[in-house]
Amino acid sequence: MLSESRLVKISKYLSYHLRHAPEKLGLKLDEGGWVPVLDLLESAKKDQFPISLEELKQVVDKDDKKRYSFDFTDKLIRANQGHSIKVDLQLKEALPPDILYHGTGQKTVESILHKGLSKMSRHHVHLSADMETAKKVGKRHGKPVILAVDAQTMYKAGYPFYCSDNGVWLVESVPPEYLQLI
Ligand code: HQG
Repeated sequence: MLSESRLVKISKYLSYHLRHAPEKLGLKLDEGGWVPVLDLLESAKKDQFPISLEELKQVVDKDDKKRYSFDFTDKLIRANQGHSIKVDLQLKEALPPDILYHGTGQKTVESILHKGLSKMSRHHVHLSADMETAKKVGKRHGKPVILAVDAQTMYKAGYPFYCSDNGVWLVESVPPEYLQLI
């Protein structure tokens, strides 16, 4: 059984390399963001960060946000969302709940209420169906500020919404008129 700290350490290592910088390990993701499991383990070993297959399986299974998935053959792995590099996750459009939430920090909230939410360095703006998750996301930036997004009205206005395999709601942008400070 992996310790919590080892699990988080491996998850952060995977997050960095599978979402942002595979080239740092000499890896190349395919179009869908996948990389062969054996290549990843070998590259990690060369990078002085050895991970066993058993550990990797446990991280995929137990990661708190289900950030990673194996494909149906279990031979490929990818991050479910959060990339800054070009990948096509083949996300399917989905009908969002009426309200979605976004957590941010106090420093940015004024600009967001004025300009709306932008995807910044990622592929999408990340939203959650529950306020608790938004709070946790916001805490990464200090005291959290929660914004409610009128997803229902946005959807009706033609904005496509996507839901990643791990339940994160994604949208290109959120104009300010759909935002409300909680
Ligand atoms: C902010 C983590 C100023 C936005 C989390 C956010 C999440 C603006 C920051 C996932 C803005 C971007 C994503 C504007 C947006 N003016 N600031 N117009 N529009 N922002 O990290 O949503 O642990 O790229 O509010 O838990 O914080 O990595 O996005 O504060 O699920 O799996 O710009 O990352 O998940 O920051 O977090 P990020 P995020 P993982």
